[in-house]
Amino acid sequence: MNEVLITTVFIVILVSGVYFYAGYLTKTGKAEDADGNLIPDEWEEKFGWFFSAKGLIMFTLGLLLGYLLGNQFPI
Ligand SMILES: [Ca+2]
Repeated sequence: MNEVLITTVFIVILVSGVYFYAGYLTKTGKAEDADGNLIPDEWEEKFGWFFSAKGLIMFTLGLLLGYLLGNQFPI
């Protein structure tokens, strides 16, 4: 169970890091962002689904993390 929690935390950090890095690259002008949606256009072509599903992905990860933490540290 603990391994699942650690893996989930790692995935959450990784996924948030990618979204954060996308914003950093476009805001600082290090990556092309013609449509101004804070996603590098090169990434959008290849991983568009990852960004269009951002809300769903973060929601699912949040639910999973909350569930695992609740199991690990019961009140
Ligand atoms: Ca873009």
